[in-house]
Amino acid sequence: MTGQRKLKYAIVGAGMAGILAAIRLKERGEDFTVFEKADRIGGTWRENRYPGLTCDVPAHAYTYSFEPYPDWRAYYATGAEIQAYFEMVVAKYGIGPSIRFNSEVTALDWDEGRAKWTLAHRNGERDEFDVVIAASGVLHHPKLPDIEGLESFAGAAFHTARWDDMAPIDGARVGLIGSGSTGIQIVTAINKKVERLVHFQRSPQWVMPVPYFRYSEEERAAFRQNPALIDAIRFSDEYLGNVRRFTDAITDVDGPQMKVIEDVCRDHFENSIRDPELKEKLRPNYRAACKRLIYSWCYYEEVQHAAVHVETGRIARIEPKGVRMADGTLHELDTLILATGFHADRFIRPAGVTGRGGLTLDAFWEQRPTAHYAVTLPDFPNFFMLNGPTGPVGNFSLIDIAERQWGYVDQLIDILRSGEAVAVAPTAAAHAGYEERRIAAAKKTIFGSGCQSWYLDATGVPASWPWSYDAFVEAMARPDFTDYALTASVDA
Ligand code: NA7
Repeated sequence: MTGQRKLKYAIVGAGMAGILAAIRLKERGEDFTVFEKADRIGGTWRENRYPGLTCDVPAHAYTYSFEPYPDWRAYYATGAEIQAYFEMVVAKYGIGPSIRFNSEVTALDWDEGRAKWTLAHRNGERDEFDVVIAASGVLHHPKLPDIEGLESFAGAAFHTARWDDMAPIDGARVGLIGSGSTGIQIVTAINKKVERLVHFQRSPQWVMPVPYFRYSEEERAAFRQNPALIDAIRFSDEYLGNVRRFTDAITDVDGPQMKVIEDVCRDHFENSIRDPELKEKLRPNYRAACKRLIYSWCYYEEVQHAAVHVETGRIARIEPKGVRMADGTLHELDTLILATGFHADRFIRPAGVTGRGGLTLDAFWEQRPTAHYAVTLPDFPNFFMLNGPTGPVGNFSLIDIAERQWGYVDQLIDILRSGEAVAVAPTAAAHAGYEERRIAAAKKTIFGSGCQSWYLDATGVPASWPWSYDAFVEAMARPDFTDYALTASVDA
């Protein structure tokens, strides 16, 4: 039932998910424009360039399903390689001419009478669209620590997503605040270059040991000749089996899969750290996988390098010369790296999005960002989110998540293409039911077991998909159309 009504689409964001939507719409011969705030594609992989940046999903599983890539250099790819992959894909599929760079979307307003979105972007231009695909990413608003005196630091101080290439690292005294995935990767990459690295760690991490190996030229040639070898990795027990076991674990916190994760992490910790004092500093006091697990093949080894000092005391303030601790110690520094994470609740904001009856996204999300099955919103018709709020998060491929979400979105758009309706949105009642079930389940996941992380919303409830990977696959395979209300036609 496709192809009868020609629609005009706006895709917001030219990162992984926006590129995916663009490819899919181009394949269908649709009329779409991608609005990108920056001057290059890539999203998170464009913005993050810090040393040690590696995707913790095996490279062959972190690709589009329709564009396998035989040339990954290692089991885990670096950020630069992934950025190059997306640039290759955009060129290959001819998406570039459809992207408007330096075009930050500032406002989206729904006109109920005409069933159109009016989109405004930074340079003041406006245009109308039938459908909006919000593919603006999750972790793209850097969160700076609220520490007194941050501005007064005399050396280079910068957030990890705003890496300063001129900042002294080699032979320098470097401070690093934050021990999330980012901070941990940076430790492993710069510890041997610096004179001294002071790693300010508010919370230690659980570390899952993972294999790491480089692919030889012969292996890459074999991948080129025989793509089945790539599939064997994508669908391997080592990867996909782990994804299933992982989501089983986080949703059944006292079950056997969680016990395996906890045992592996605990054994790794107990058997890796030699110095008893450092060991106590690195011992987490919360359950494994409550925060995003660190997948690393080298962190425990690298953090024991002589140049690294793990500082667990309370930071009192930042001074021109360095970081002053509550006990009076001053760590004198040349460079201060802020690996303090992101505001994970913004999504397409600060763009002002206004749906039916003047309802704003800020008002709709006053309590917490939500979306029906992480994709659609009542009162925001023809507005579809990829990697939106309450989607699956964890140590698995968000490309796979976005592709499955696109499968769901495409079936809803089919209703518009067929001419059956001009607007589609979930009913408030269906969405309220989803959220009620989701919140009840989310509180029981490991993410809600008593630690702080970016997975939690402002009320402390995990903001994630709280069921298994297979349940997500099933939910995305076909929307429950009874959840949706259709507007048959525009006002005469
Ligand atoms: P995360 O995972 O949000 O980590 C931020 C880190 O910064 C974490 O260790 C925080 O400690 C720490 N932090 C934040 N504010 C402060 C202050 N004020 N003082 C000291 N320490 C602070 O961000 P990442 O960039 O590492 O990773 C984000 C995601 O990107 C990652 O999960 C992957 O999905 C990719 P806390 O744990 O809150 O005590």
